[in-house]
Amino acid sequence: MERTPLRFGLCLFFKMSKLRPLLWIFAAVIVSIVMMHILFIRKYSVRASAIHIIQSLKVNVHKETSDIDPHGNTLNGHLKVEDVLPEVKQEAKAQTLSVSSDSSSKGKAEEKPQMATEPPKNEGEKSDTSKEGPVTKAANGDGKLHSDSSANKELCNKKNQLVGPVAIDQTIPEIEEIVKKYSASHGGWVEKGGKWEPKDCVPKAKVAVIIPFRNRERQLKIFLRHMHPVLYRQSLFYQIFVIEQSGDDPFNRAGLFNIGFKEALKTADFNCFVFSDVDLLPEDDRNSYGCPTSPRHMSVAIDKFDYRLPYEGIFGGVGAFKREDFEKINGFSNLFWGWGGEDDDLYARIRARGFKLTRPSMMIGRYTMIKIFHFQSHGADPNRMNLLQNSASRMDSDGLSTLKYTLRKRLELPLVTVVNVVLSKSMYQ
Ligand code: BGN
Repeated sequence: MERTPLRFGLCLFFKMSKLRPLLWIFAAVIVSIVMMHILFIRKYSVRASAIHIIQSLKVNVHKETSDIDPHGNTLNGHLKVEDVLPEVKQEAKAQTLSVSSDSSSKGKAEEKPQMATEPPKNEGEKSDTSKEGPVTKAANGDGKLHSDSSANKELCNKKNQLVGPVAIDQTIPEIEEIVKKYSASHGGWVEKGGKWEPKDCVPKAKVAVIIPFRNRERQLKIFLRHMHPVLYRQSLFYQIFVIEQSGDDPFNRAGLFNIGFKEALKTADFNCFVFSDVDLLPEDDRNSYGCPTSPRHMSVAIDKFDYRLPYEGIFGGVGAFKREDFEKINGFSNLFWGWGGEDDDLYARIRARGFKLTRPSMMIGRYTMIKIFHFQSHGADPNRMNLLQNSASRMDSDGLSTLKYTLRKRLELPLVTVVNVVLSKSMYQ
Protein backbone atom coordinates (compact mmCIF):
# COMPACT_ATOMS: atom_id res chain seq x y z
CA MET A 1 0.00 0.00 0.00
CA GLU A 2 1.13 3.54 -0.77
CA ARG A 3 2.56 5.57 2.17
CA THR A 4 0.07 8.39 2.39
CA PRO A 5 -0.16 10.92 5.26
CA LEU A 6 -3.49 9.26 6.18
CA ARG A 7 -1.88 5.86 6.40
CA PHE A 8 1.02 7.27 8.43
CA GLY A 9 -1.44 8.95 10.81
CA LEU A 10 -3.43 5.74 11.20
CA CYS A 11 -0.27 3.76 11.94
CA LEU A 12 0.87 6.28 14.56
CA PHE A 13 -2.56 6.27 16.22
CA PHE A 14 -2.56 2.49 16.27
CA LYS A 15 0.93 2.37 17.83
CA MET A 16 0.09 5.10 20.35
CA SER A 17 -3.06 3.35 21.48
CA LYS A 18 -0.96 0.24 22.10
CA LEU A 19 1.65 2.24 23.96
CA ARG A 20 -0.76 4.40 25.91
CA PRO A 21 -0.99 2.12 28.98
CA LEU A 22 2.81 2.09 29.13
CA LEU A 23 2.94 5.87 28.88
CA TRP A 24 0.45 6.17 31.74
CA ILE A 25 2.48 3.80 33.90
CA PHE A 26 5.63 5.77 33.13
CA ALA A 27 3.95 9.06 34.07
CA ALA A 28 2.58 7.55 37.29
CA VAL A 29 6.06 6.32 38.28
CA ILE A 30 7.57 9.79 37.71
CA VAL A 31 4.82 11.48 39.71
CA SER A 32 5.23 8.95 42.55
CA ILE A 33 9.00 9.48 42.69
CA VAL A 34 8.55 13.25 42.90
CA MET A 35 5.88 12.88 45.59
CA MET A 36 8.01 10.44 47.60
CA HIS A 37 10.89 12.87 47.47
CA ILE A 38 8.78 15.76 48.69
CA LEU A 39 6.93 13.82 51.34
CA PHE A 40 9.46 11.36 52.77
CA ILE A 41 13.05 12.22 52.11
CA ARG A 42 13.34 15.66 53.72
CA LYS A 43 14.51 15.82 57.32
CA TYR A 44 12.10 14.65 59.96
CA SER A 45 9.32 13.37 57.87
CA VAL A 46 7.73 16.14 56.00
CA ARG A 47 4.89 13.76 55.21
CA ALA A 48 1.75 15.65 54.47
CA SER A 49 -1.88 14.92 54.27
CA ALA A 50 -4.26 17.28 52.56
CA ILE A 51 -6.13 17.88 55.77
CA HIS A 52 -2.99 18.89 57.61
CA ILE A 53 -1.98 21.31 54.91
CA ILE A 54 -5.42 22.86 55.02
CA GLN A 55 -5.26 23.09 58.81
CA SER A 56 -1.82 24.64 58.69
CA LEU A 57 -3.03 27.22 56.22
CA LYS A 58 -5.92 28.08 58.53
CA VAL A 59 -3.52 28.54 61.44
CA ASN A 60 -1.24 30.69 59.31
CA VAL A 61 -4.07 32.97 58.32
CA HIS A 62 -4.97 33.44 61.96
CA LYS A 63 -1.39 34.07 63.00
CA GLU A 64 -0.77 37.05 60.77
CA THR A 65 -3.09 39.18 62.84
CA SER A 66 -2.44 37.81 66.31
CA ASP A 67 1.32 37.57 66.33
CA ILE A 68 2.17 40.87 67.91
CA ASP A 69 4.92 41.39 70.47
CA PRO A 70 4.54 43.70 73.50
CA HIS A 71 5.81 46.60 71.40
CA GLY A 72 3.19 46.01 68.75
CA ASN A 73 5.51 44.48 66.17
CA THR A 74 4.61 41.41 64.21
CA LEU A 75 6.96 38.61 65.08
CA ASN A 76 8.41 37.09 61.92
CA GLY A 77 4.98 36.15 60.70
CA HIS A 78 5.09 33.14 63.06
CA LEU A 79 2.29 32.08 65.28
CA LYS A 80 3.64 32.23 68.81
CA VAL A 81 3.04 29.38 71.16
CA GLU A 82 1.01 31.45 73.60
CA ASP A 83 -1.55 32.15 70.90
CA VAL A 84 -2.33 28.49 70.81
CA LEU A 85 -1.74 27.71 74.47
CA PRO A 86 -3.03 30.96 75.99
CA GLU A 87 -1.93 31.46 79.55
CA VAL A 88 -4.04 33.29 82.08
CA LYS A 89 -7.14 33.71 79.97
CA GLN A 90 -7.06 30.03 79.22
CA GLU A 91 -6.74 29.10 82.82
CA ALA A 92 -9.47 31.44 84.03
CA LYS A 93 -11.79 30.02 81.41
CA ALA A 94 -10.84 26.49 82.31
CA GLN A 95 -11.34 27.24 85.99
CA THR A 96 -14.92 28.32 85.41
CA LEU A 97 -15.56 25.18 83.43
CA SER A 98 -14.18 23.00 86.18
CA VAL A 99 -16.67 24.27 88.76
CA SER A 100 -19.59 23.04 86.76
CA SER A 101 -18.03 20.04 85.06
CA ASP A 102 -15.91 18.60 87.85
CA SER A 103 -18.27 15.88 88.91
CA SER A 104 -19.34 15.07 85.40
CA SER A 105 -15.76 14.72 84.19
CA LYS A 106 -14.94 12.43 87.10
CA GLY A 107 -17.92 10.33 86.21
CA LYS A 108 -16.66 10.06 82.66
CA ALA A 109 -13.21 8.99 83.78
CA GLU A 110 -14.69 6.15 85.81
CA GLU A 111 -16.96 4.95 83.03
CA LYS A 112 -14.14 4.78 80.51
CA PRO A 113 -11.66 1.90 80.57
CA GLN A 114 -8.25 3.30 81.41
CA MET A 115 -6.27 4.01 78.27
CA ALA A 116 -2.54 3.45 78.02
CA THR A 117 -1.98 7.19 77.76
CA GLU A 118 -3.73 7.98 81.03
CA PRO A 119 -2.05 7.87 84.42
CA PRO A 120 -3.51 5.67 87.12
CA LYS A 121 -5.75 7.33 89.66
CA ASN A 122 -4.48 8.42 93.05
CA GLU A 123 -5.99 5.46 94.90
CA GLY A 124 -3.65 3.16 92.95
CA GLU A 125 -0.73 5.29 94.00
CA LYS A 126 -1.55 4.91 97.68
CA SER A 127 -1.85 1.15 97.58
CA ASP A 128 1.48 1.07 95.72
CA THR A 129 3.38 2.77 98.49
CA SER A 130 2.11 0.37 101.09
CA LYS A 131 3.98 -2.37 99.23
CA GLU A 132 7.29 -0.53 99.31
CA GLY A 133 10.22 -1.46 101.50
CA PRO A 134 11.99 0.36 104.33
CA VAL A 135 12.44 4.11 104.37
CA THR A 136 15.22 5.22 102.05
CA LYS A 137 16.78 8.64 101.94
CA ALA A 138 16.26 10.72 98.82
CA ALA A 139 19.22 10.71 96.47
CA ASN A 140 18.51 14.13 95.07
CA GLY A 141 17.92 16.55 97.94
CA ASP A 142 15.05 18.98 98.11
CA GLY A 143 14.09 21.01 95.07
CA LYS A 144 12.66 24.49 95.18
CA LEU A 145 9.41 23.03 93.97
CA HIS A 146 9.09 20.47 96.73
CA SER A 147 6.04 21.37 98.70
CA ASP A 148 6.44 18.92 101.56
CA SER A 149 9.30 17.30 103.39
CA SER A 150 10.80 14.11 102.04
CA ALA A 151 12.07 13.02 105.46
CA ASN A 152 9.73 10.05 105.97
CA LYS A 153 9.11 9.06 102.40
CA GLU A 154 10.44 6.21 100.37
CA LEU A 155 12.10 6.46 97.00
CA CYS A 156 9.48 6.08 94.30
CA ASN A 157 9.52 2.62 92.85
CA LYS A 158 6.30 2.14 90.95
CA LYS A 159 7.24 0.00 88.03
CA ASN A 160 3.82 -1.62 88.16
CA GLN A 161 2.33 1.72 87.09
CA LEU A 162 4.06 1.43 83.75
CA VAL A 163 2.04 -0.04 80.93
CA GLY A 164 4.81 -0.80 78.42
CA PRO A 165 3.67 -0.05 74.85
CA VAL A 166 1.50 3.05 74.81
CA ALA A 167 -1.15 4.14 72.35
CA ILE A 168 -0.07 6.81 69.88
CA ASP A 169 -2.71 9.37 69.05
CA GLN A 170 -1.79 11.73 66.25
CA THR A 171 -5.05 13.61 66.08
CA ILE A 172 -4.64 17.27 66.99
CA PRO A 173 -6.42 18.03 70.25
CA GLU A 174 -7.93 21.30 71.33
CA ILE A 175 -5.81 22.77 74.10
CA GLU A 176 -8.90 23.22 76.32
CA GLU A 177 -9.52 19.50 76.00
CA ILE A 178 -6.11 18.50 77.38
CA VAL A 179 -6.07 21.24 80.02
CA LYS A 180 -9.41 19.92 81.30
CA LYS A 181 -8.09 16.40 81.38
CA TYR A 182 -4.62 16.93 82.86
CA SER A 183 -4.52 20.20 84.76
CA ALA A 184 -4.50 19.99 88.57
CA SER A 185 -7.08 22.76 88.65
CA HIS A 186 -9.49 20.32 86.96
CA GLY A 187 -8.81 17.24 89.01
CA GLY A 188 -5.80 16.15 86.95
CA TRP A 189 -2.21 16.36 88.19
CA VAL A 190 -0.29 18.87 86.05
CA GLU A 191 0.46 22.11 87.82
CA LYS A 192 0.83 25.49 86.19
CA GLY A 193 4.03 25.59 84.17
CA GLY A 194 3.65 21.95 83.10
CA LYS A 195 5.11 20.34 86.17
CA TRP A 196 4.37 17.61 88.67
CA GLU A 197 6.03 15.72 91.46
CA PRO A 198 4.92 12.58 93.30
CA LYS A 199 3.49 13.46 96.67
CA ASP A 200 3.72 10.13 98.45
CA CYS A 201 7.29 9.09 97.64
CA VAL A 202 10.59 10.71 96.80
CA PRO A 203 11.21 10.85 93.05
CA LYS A 204 14.42 9.24 91.83
CA ALA A 205 15.03 12.14 89.49
CA LYS A 206 14.15 15.77 88.96
CA VAL A 207 13.83 16.10 85.24
CA ALA A 208 13.57 19.11 83.00
CA VAL A 209 12.25 18.11 79.59
CA ILE A 210 13.53 20.69 77.10
CA ILE A 211 11.88 21.18 73.72
CA PRO A 212 13.37 23.54 71.10
CA PHE A 213 10.54 25.18 69.27
CA ARG A 214 9.43 27.38 66.41
CA ASN A 215 6.03 27.37 64.80
CA ARG A 216 5.05 23.77 65.64
CA GLU A 217 1.93 24.31 67.75
CA ARG A 218 0.01 21.31 66.50
CA GLN A 219 2.91 18.97 67.22
CA LEU A 220 3.24 20.54 70.66
CA LYS A 221 -0.37 19.83 71.57
CA ILE A 222 -0.01 16.19 70.54
CA PHE A 223 3.32 16.00 72.39
CA LEU A 224 1.90 17.40 75.64
CA ARG A 225 -1.10 15.08 75.52
CA HIS A 226 1.23 12.14 75.09
CA MET A 227 4.08 13.05 77.44
CA HIS A 228 2.34 14.16 80.64
CA PRO A 229 0.83 10.72 81.36
CA VAL A 230 4.12 8.98 80.53
CA LEU A 231 6.14 11.22 82.86
CA TYR A 232 3.50 10.84 85.56
CA ARG A 233 3.62 7.06 85.38
CA GLN A 234 7.40 7.20 85.65
CA SER A 235 6.92 8.96 89.02
CA LEU A 236 9.35 11.70 88.15
CA PHE A 237 9.61 15.20 89.49
CA TYR A 238 9.26 16.81 86.10
CA GLN A 239 8.63 20.01 84.20
CA ILE A 240 8.25 20.54 80.47
CA PHE A 241 9.96 23.62 79.00
CA VAL A 242 9.41 24.86 75.48
CA ILE A 243 12.20 27.13 74.29
CA GLU A 244 10.87 29.19 71.44
CA GLN A 245 13.19 30.99 69.03
CA SER A 246 12.08 34.42 67.84
CA GLY A 247 13.67 36.25 64.96
CA ASP A 248 14.37 35.27 61.38
CA ASP A 249 17.68 33.53 61.80
CA PRO A 250 17.88 29.84 60.99
CA PHE A 251 16.69 27.57 63.77
CA ASN A 252 19.39 26.82 66.31
CA ARG A 253 18.21 23.59 67.93
CA ALA A 254 21.37 23.10 69.98
CA GLY A 255 21.48 26.70 71.21
CA LEU A 256 17.86 26.39 72.33
CA PHE A 257 18.72 23.26 74.32
CA ASN A 258 21.51 25.17 76.07
CA ILE A 259 19.10 27.99 76.87
CA GLY A 260 16.58 25.48 78.19
CA PHE A 261 19.23 24.03 80.49
CA LYS A 262 20.01 27.46 81.95
CA GLU A 263 16.42 28.66 82.16
CA ALA A 264 15.17 25.45 83.77
CA LEU A 265 17.74 25.79 86.54
CA LYS A 266 16.17 29.14 87.44
CA THR A 267 13.03 27.22 88.40
CA ALA A 268 14.30 24.20 90.31
CA ASP A 269 17.49 22.28 90.98
CA PHE A 270 16.91 19.72 88.27
CA ASN A 271 19.48 16.94 88.23
CA CYS A 272 18.47 15.43 84.89
CA PHE A 273 17.77 16.91 81.50
CA VAL A 274 15.98 15.34 78.58
CA PHE A 275 16.50 17.14 75.29
CA SER A 276 13.73 16.18 72.90
CA ASP A 277 12.32 17.19 69.56
CA VAL A 278 8.67 18.20 69.73
CA ASP A 279 7.62 15.62 67.16
CA LEU A 280 8.91 12.47 68.84
CA LEU A 281 6.49 10.37 70.88
CA PRO A 282 7.86 7.46 72.92
CA GLU A 283 5.98 4.27 72.15
CA ASP A 284 6.89 2.58 75.42
CA ASP A 285 6.72 4.14 78.88
CA ARG A 286 9.51 1.87 80.17
CA ASN A 287 11.91 4.13 78.26
CA SER A 288 12.98 6.17 81.28
CA TYR A 289 13.05 9.95 81.14
CA GLY A 290 14.87 9.89 84.48
CA CYS A 291 18.60 10.31 85.15
CA PRO A 292 20.82 8.10 83.03
CA THR A 293 24.08 6.74 84.48
CA SER A 294 25.90 8.36 81.57
CA PRO A 295 24.75 10.32 78.49
CA ARG A 296 21.88 8.45 76.93
CA HIS A 297 20.52 8.41 73.40
CA MET A 298 16.87 7.50 73.88
CA SER A 299 15.27 7.59 70.44
CA VAL A 300 17.09 4.59 69.03
CA ALA A 301 14.24 3.14 67.00
CA ILE A 302 12.18 5.77 65.17
CA ASP A 303 9.44 4.75 62.76
CA LYS A 304 10.82 7.19 60.21
CA PHE A 305 14.05 5.17 60.11
CA ASP A 306 12.20 1.83 60.07
CA TYR A 307 12.95 1.43 63.78
CA ARG A 308 16.67 1.15 63.12
CA LEU A 309 19.68 3.33 63.92
CA PRO A 310 20.60 5.09 60.68
CA TYR A 311 24.24 5.09 61.83
CA GLU A 312 26.03 4.06 65.00
CA GLY A 313 27.03 7.52 66.20
CA ILE A 314 23.63 9.17 65.81
CA PHE A 315 22.51 11.26 68.78
CA GLY A 316 19.52 13.02 67.20
CA GLY A 317 15.94 13.03 68.45
CA VAL A 318 15.83 12.51 72.20
CA GLY A 319 18.82 12.47 74.57
CA ALA A 320 19.20 12.50 78.36
CA PHE A 321 21.96 13.70 80.66
CA LYS A 322 22.73 14.08 84.31
CA ARG A 323 23.25 17.74 85.01
CA GLU A 324 26.95 17.35 85.81
CA ASP A 325 27.63 15.29 82.68
CA PHE A 326 26.02 17.94 80.49
CA GLU A 327 28.15 20.58 82.21
CA LYS A 328 31.30 18.47 81.70
CA ILE A 329 30.83 18.56 77.93
CA ASN A 330 29.98 22.29 78.04
CA GLY A 331 26.52 21.50 76.65
CA PHE A 332 25.81 21.68 72.95
CA SER A 333 27.62 23.88 70.46
CA ASN A 334 25.92 27.24 69.82
CA LEU A 335 27.19 27.48 66.27
CA PHE A 336 24.91 25.21 64.24
CA TRP A 337 22.33 27.32 62.41
CA GLY A 338 19.79 25.35 60.39
CA TRP A 339 19.32 21.64 60.05
CA GLY A 340 21.87 18.98 60.88
CA GLY A 341 25.17 18.23 62.53
CA GLU A 342 24.60 19.60 66.04
CA ASP A 343 23.80 16.13 67.35
CA ASP A 344 26.89 14.64 65.69
CA ASP A 345 28.92 17.40 67.33
CA LEU A 346 27.40 16.49 70.71
CA TYR A 347 28.30 12.87 70.17
CA ALA A 348 31.90 13.93 69.49
CA ARG A 349 31.92 15.90 72.76
CA ILE A 350 30.61 12.93 74.69
CA ARG A 351 33.37 10.74 73.29
CA ALA A 352 36.03 13.40 73.81
CA ARG A 353 35.22 13.47 77.53
CA GLY A 354 35.44 9.69 77.67
CA PHE A 355 31.77 9.07 78.45
CA LYS A 356 30.18 5.82 77.51
CA LEU A 357 27.02 6.41 75.50
CA THR A 358 24.07 4.39 76.78
CA ARG A 359 20.93 3.42 74.89
CA PRO A 360 17.71 1.59 75.67
CA SER A 361 16.99 -1.61 73.79
CA MET A 362 15.56 -1.31 70.30
CA MET A 363 12.31 -2.69 71.65
CA ILE A 364 11.89 -0.09 74.39
CA GLY A 365 13.51 2.91 72.68
CA ARG A 366 10.82 3.06 70.01
CA TYR A 367 9.39 6.38 68.84
CA THR A 368 6.74 7.59 66.45
CA MET A 369 7.42 10.80 64.61
CA ILE A 370 4.37 13.05 64.41
CA LYS A 371 3.31 13.21 60.80
CA ILE A 372 2.31 16.79 60.21
CA PHE A 373 3.51 18.76 57.27
CA HIS A 374 5.57 21.80 58.21
CA PHE A 375 7.34 24.28 56.11
CA GLN A 376 11.08 24.61 56.71
CA SER A 377 12.09 28.18 56.03
CA HIS A 378 15.81 27.37 56.18
CA GLY A 379 17.54 24.27 54.92
CA ALA A 380 20.61 22.42 56.13
CA ASP A 381 23.47 24.28 57.79
CA PRO A 382 26.08 24.70 55.03
CA ASN A 383 28.82 25.16 57.64
CA ARG A 384 28.12 21.98 59.55
CA MET A 385 30.81 19.87 57.90
CA ASN A 386 33.49 22.46 58.74
CA LEU A 387 32.35 22.61 62.35
CA LEU A 388 32.39 18.85 62.63
CA GLN A 389 36.09 18.84 61.73
CA ASN A 390 37.03 20.31 65.11
CA SER A 391 34.25 19.31 67.52
CA ALA A 392 36.58 18.18 70.28
CA SER A 393 39.02 21.10 70.18
CA ARG A 394 36.15 23.63 70.02
CA MET A 395 34.10 22.25 72.88
CA ASP A 396 35.61 24.36 75.67
CA SER A 397 35.17 27.61 73.80
CA ASP A 398 31.70 26.94 72.36
CA GLY A 399 28.78 25.86 74.48
CA LEU A 400 27.13 26.63 77.83
CA SER A 401 30.11 28.83 78.77
CA THR A 402 29.66 31.09 75.74
CA LEU A 403 25.89 31.03 75.35
CA LYS A 404 24.24 34.32 74.32
CA TYR A 405 20.56 35.07 73.99
CA THR A 406 17.94 37.62 74.92
CA LEU A 407 15.07 36.46 77.06
CA ARG A 408 11.84 37.95 75.74
CA LYS A 409 9.14 36.18 77.70
CA ARG A 410 8.69 33.44 80.19
CA LEU A 411 5.17 32.10 80.52
CA GLU A 412 3.86 29.49 82.89
CA LEU A 413 0.98 28.01 80.89
CA PRO A 414 -1.28 25.31 82.32
CA LEU A 415 0.63 22.43 80.72
CA VAL A 416 4.04 23.87 79.85
CA THR A 417 6.52 26.64 80.60
CA VAL A 418 7.30 28.65 77.49
CA VAL A 419 10.54 30.59 77.28
CA ASN A 420 10.66 32.89 74.29
CA VAL A 421 14.12 34.05 73.28
CA VAL A 422 15.96 35.94 70.60
CA LEU A 423 18.88 33.95 69.30
CA SER A 424 20.70 35.22 66.27
CA LYS A 425 23.89 34.60 64.35
CA SER A 426 24.97 38.20 64.86
CA MET A 427 25.35 37.50 68.57
CA TYR A 428 28.20 35.14 67.75
CA GLN A 429 30.10 37.33 65.25
C1 BGN B 1 22.66 13.28 59.73
C2 BGN B 1 22.75 14.65 60.35
C3 BGN B 1 22.24 14.60 61.76
C4 BGN B 1 20.82 14.01 61.77
C5 BGN B 1 20.81 12.68 61.08
C6 BGN B 1 19.45 12.04 61.02
C7 BGN B 1 24.66 15.94 59.47
C8 BGN B 1 26.13 16.22 59.58
C9 BGN B 1 26.82 16.01 58.28
C10 BGN B 1 26.89 14.55 57.90
N1 BGN B 1 24.17 15.05 60.34
O1 BGN B 1 23.10 13.33 58.41
O2 BGN B 1 22.25 15.88 62.30
O3 BGN B 1 20.34 13.87 63.07
O4 BGN B 1 21.31 12.83 59.77
O5 BGN B 1 18.53 12.82 60.33
O6 BGN B 1 23.98 16.51 58.64
